[in-house]
Amino acid sequence: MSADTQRTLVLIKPDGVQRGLVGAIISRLEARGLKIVAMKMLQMDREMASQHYDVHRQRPFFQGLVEFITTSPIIAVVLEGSNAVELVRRSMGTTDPVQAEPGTIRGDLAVEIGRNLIHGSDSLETAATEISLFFKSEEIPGYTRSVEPWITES
Ligand code: D4T
Repeated sequence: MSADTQRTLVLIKPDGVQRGLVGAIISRLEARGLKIVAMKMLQMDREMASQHYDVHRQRPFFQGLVEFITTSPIIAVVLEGSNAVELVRRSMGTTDPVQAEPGTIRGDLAVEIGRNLIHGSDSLETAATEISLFFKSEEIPGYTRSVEPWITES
């Protein structure tokens, strides 16, 4: 692992699963060079959702967020790679799909902020907290990809 190798948490939200976009979304991130190190489908309950969105607890949209993320199963993925946190955020596009650049996941596949398909950790610190909320360490097996030198220099 090079010095700037990071791990980040991605969630494909209920709208992504229901719309059959799981493969399309993960494909974009995988094709960019990020390595999948853990992945599962789960149904979030209100307690887990409130914990995940704790930073937004006082915001007017908090209840709606919790409601939505618990309506249907989601996919949780841990991605690893050089600058993974920022790469994922930029590939996702801005929170509101109306403003998201074409070419980004939200800019190409979504139309509304409350149905923006994907979550990605917003910092390295948040990533560590979020990964531990969704995965036990034994659910993240380590493995080497022989393609690595073709993606990063070191
Ligand atoms: P997530 O957290 O889902 O990756 O999205 P972002 O990091 O891009 O955006 P965020 O944390 O600011 O918002 C979390 C989540 O809340 C929804 N939302 C947000 C909403 O429904 N209305 C709003 O006004 C805002 C700001 C969308 C994403």
